[in-house]
Amino acid sequence: MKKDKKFGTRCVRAGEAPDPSYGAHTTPLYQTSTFIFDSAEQGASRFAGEEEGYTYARLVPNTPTHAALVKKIASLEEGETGQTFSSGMAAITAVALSQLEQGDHFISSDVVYGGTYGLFSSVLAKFGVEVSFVDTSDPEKVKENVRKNTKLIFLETPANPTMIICDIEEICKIARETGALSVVDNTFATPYFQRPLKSGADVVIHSCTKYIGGHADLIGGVVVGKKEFVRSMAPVVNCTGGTMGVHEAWLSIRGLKTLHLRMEKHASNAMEVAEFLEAHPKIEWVRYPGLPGHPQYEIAQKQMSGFSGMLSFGIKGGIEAGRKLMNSVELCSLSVSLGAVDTLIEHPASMTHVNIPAEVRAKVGITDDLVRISAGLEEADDIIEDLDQALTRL
Ligand code: LCS
Repeated sequence: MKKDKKFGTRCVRAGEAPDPSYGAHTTPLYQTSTFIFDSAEQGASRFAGEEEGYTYARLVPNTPTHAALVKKIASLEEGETGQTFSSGMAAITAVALSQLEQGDHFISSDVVYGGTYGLFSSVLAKFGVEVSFVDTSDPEKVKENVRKNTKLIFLETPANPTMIICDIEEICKIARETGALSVVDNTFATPYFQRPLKSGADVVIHSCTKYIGGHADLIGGVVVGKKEFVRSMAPVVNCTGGTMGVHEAWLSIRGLKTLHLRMEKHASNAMEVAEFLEAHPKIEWVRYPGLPGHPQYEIAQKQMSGFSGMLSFGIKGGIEAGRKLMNSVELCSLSVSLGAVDTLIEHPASMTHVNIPAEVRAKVGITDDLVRISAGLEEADDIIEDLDQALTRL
């Protein structure tokens, strides 16, 4: 397929080729741990990296199913190539372990998924890698925190769960001037709405568990970047073994085929829910990048073509009222994760972000009253009716 096709066409077509063995229409699921060599010489040259091809499914490029997924997501992110992982956290871990070493410093958005916070603040600290959590919505603060040994700048935008947005272009410029690698977790926006590589980022990360899979039935991750960068991760990828399962790769390919259609509906539903909540007398505040009152509304307009399906809000009466709301919904699923076909509702301070110390949570805006919604693909009226009946019971 030529590279100039439109996004939706690439969702459907990129990375797909008729199966060379039998002409299967759908990319086959290569459920195999190992590959047979034609000769001992061929095996040796594949292991030596002299001949392209497959060896063992833990080792890059894993299997042809994984390779097809890499091609599709790289096409959508407008990157050169990529690497799949067993989870979004395995993807972030491999980027960090392959790019950072003892004595290095890196900057991270201060609002990130709880697992990412734990990796950065506890796990990497054990290996002598120091992190500064910075309010990346303010590029000046990023500049102020740059040190001589700053090797990487990690951004999550929109941030989970506060929906804070940072200016990817501005911060990637700072990273370039610093000589640091810029890495963007694009899980919330997806390439349908935001393409960080086009805004100057070096690397994009996704949890495939979310919108890429899209159906809440897999755990996976992917990294996209330049060939040279992806090659530099290979030793860590091969030796740590956070390999994506082949079924997950296949499900991710299937999910991506409808990404463009799903994201439109997620976003329009989220907008309607955000507007409903904003007008509701029992709601204290709503944070959705599509609302003009969002603190970084202008930046969102500049770097996103739509605002995805995630929003957060606070209810009058704080956490107690929030708990009551979550216990009163009937259609929405009381569940963590996001990007599912059904609408999910959860409480970050006690669930997804509970491992972040309470004082840190309070400082960065992951307040106890914050409730997060991942708008699903039901009809907006039904989601709103459910939230309305739950709010009436407060
Ligand atoms: N990046 C972001 C922005 C995430 O939200 C998550 C998980 C990850 C990375 C890690 O991906 P995983 O390893 O789970 O595939 N976020 C979750 C959440 O908000 N609820 O449950 C998981």
